[in-house]
Amino acid sequence: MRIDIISIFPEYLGALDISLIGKARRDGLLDIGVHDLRDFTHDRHRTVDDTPFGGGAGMVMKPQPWKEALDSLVGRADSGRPRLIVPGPSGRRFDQQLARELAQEPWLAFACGRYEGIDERVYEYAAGTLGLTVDVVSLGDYVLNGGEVAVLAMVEAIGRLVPGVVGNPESLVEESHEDGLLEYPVYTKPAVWDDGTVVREVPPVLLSGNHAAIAQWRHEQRVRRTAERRPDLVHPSLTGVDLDDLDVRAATPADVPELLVLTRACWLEEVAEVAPRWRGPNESLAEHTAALTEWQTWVVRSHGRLIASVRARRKPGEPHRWWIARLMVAPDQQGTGLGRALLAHAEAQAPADITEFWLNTGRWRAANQRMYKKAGYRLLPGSSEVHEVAVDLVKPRR
Ligand code: JBE
Repeated sequence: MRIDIISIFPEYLGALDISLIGKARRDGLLDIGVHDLRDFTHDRHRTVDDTPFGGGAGMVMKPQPWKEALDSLVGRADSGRPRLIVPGPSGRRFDQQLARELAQEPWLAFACGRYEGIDERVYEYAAGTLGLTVDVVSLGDYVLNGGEVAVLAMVEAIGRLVPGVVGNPESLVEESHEDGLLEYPVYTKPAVWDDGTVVREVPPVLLSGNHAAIAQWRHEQRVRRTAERRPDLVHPSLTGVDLDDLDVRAATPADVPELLVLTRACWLEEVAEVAPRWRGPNESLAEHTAALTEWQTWVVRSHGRLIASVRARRKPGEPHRWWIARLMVAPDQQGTGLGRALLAHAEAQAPADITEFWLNTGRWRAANQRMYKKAGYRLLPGSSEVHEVAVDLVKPRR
């Protein structure tokens, strides 16, 4: 496999000489070329950036050096064209599936941007004039200073899938993310280890020699870990809705108008009949906005539309209790398992020292109560006496 990387910090990519990827290069399995973008400038200062049209902070990478750098790759081509990957926080998420897909390509080129990004016409030139497939790809939802660190990660994840790069191909199969579950915990000798304070033992099943029992234990550990750490990965058959297919994120003030509409849509009947004194559905935009600072709120979007939300927080004087509230699913999306999945999301976001989840729900809402019960919630003893129209539900954290 051929990989070309264009960067203004070629030294950054020196790490690709090390370890398995370095060995694969020396063995001829990976043909990696690193190119300095400044070699394609013509001024004394080797300038690669300039100020943005329309104003704003930071600098933008100029198109001309990028054109010449890309031309030099494609021009030298004896066969085919590279697939161009531009790492950037606004790209499609990089994951094991994309790594597998890219590992099938004969030739990849990575363009590392710095500053506020690359002039948009470079993308048009690469896709339009050069006819390359161009993908903006992001490691995750955080901002790096440039694409180099992301390229190191992507080349490592892709490179190790190229046949021969990892010595024992079996170790590729049993890994986190290969089949959608996280890895099981692993142990090595000694079987009994004194950490200085506590004597810690390896789970006995691993010493039993019973391979079927070991396989079963490991599978259970994988499912449990995945549910605990990454509920978004848990298979749809376990949670109903695959949160992976949905866009779940922390709510911002920009979400408030739609949150207000969702709140009114979800609690219309309560206002009219069941809980006429409850202010929730009548809250103003300002009240909804203020709630964003008191609560952690998450919203779910599907095709851009806000279809569900939930919020959670610790209340003063109740340090180990995670209150989950305003679990709302748009009327046309109810009954899809979305509420259950979002509840799991809110639980998973609880800080580590939380020991129980609480929520309060309308007594007359049988479907909701069934769902909460299935999710492990129990009616708080005495709760129905305290509230007329709603009950408190509690669930210990596993
Ligand atoms: O993940 N990425 O590919 C990035 C590249 C550049 C800046 N921030 C990122 N997250």
